[in-house]
Formats: sequence, C-alpha cells, structure tokens
Amino acid sequence: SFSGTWKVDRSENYDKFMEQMGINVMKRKLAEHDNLKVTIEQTGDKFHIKESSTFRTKDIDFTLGVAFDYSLADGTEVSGTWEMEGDMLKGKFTRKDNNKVLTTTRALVGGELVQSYNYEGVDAKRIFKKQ
Ligand code: MYR
Repeated sequence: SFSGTWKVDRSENYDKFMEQMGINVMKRKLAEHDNLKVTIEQTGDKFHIKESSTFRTKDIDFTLGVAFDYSLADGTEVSGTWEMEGDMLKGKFTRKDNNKVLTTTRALVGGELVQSYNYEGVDAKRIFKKQ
C-alpha cells in the first residue's frame, strides 16, 4: 500500500520539468534539494497526506475521483483529482493561471514509491524510499 512515510531519494529530469513549469533557476536549484517527505494515510478511497520539505509543511485531504485545490511549493495553484487505476494512482491537475494540465502518477516499484510528472511534453520522476 501507499501508506507510510516516504522520503525523496533521487529525481530524474526534474530540473527540466520545473523549467517547463516556468520556475526560475534559483528556485529550481533549491527545489532539487528540498528533502521532500510525504506521509500517506489511506482509508478506503480517502487519503490524508502530510507533505514536508525545506519550503513548507502542508496537510492535504482528498477523496479519489473528487476534485480539490492544491498549491505547489512555488505558489502555483492547481485543481484536479487523483484516481486509482489498478495499483497506480493517476492525478490530473489543471493550473489555475493558464489552464494547462499537469499529470502525475504514483506507483510502488520494488519497494520504492515512484512519482512521475508530465507537463507540456516534459516528463520527470521522483523516487522515494520508505522511512
Ligand atoms: C498530493 O497528493 O501530494 C497532493 C496533490 C498533488 C497535486 C499535484 C502534484 C504535482 C506536484 C508538482 C510539483 C512540481 C513543482 C514544479
């Protein structure tokens, strides 16, 4: 299950992804070392997420298939949903500032939590280890 505390271990193409998101180089450098930690508690189709990083701590509640608002660490506001497809969580979020879509997935692969991101043709991954 996705439940547990997950600490980012490594990222792939995350800088390019953030660049595509319009994040400036200084913020990108800080974000590469954000020590992101995500605690996931799942109860049926309800999720409670505790996010902590060098930028902030944040609590998020959502229900699968139900739209909610979220602000990224740089302040960008999005709205969208997570759905479960097989063993994978699939998220689709729309930026409020430009209506463009960010998609993301979470999957368990070999004991690690792999989160993928796509925005405007650029893919990235962040891989988390269980604490
Ligand atoms: C959660 O499940 O953790 C909360 C909802 C996440 C919504 C979308 C996540 C995309 C994060 C992208 C960060 C990249 C910053 C440029």
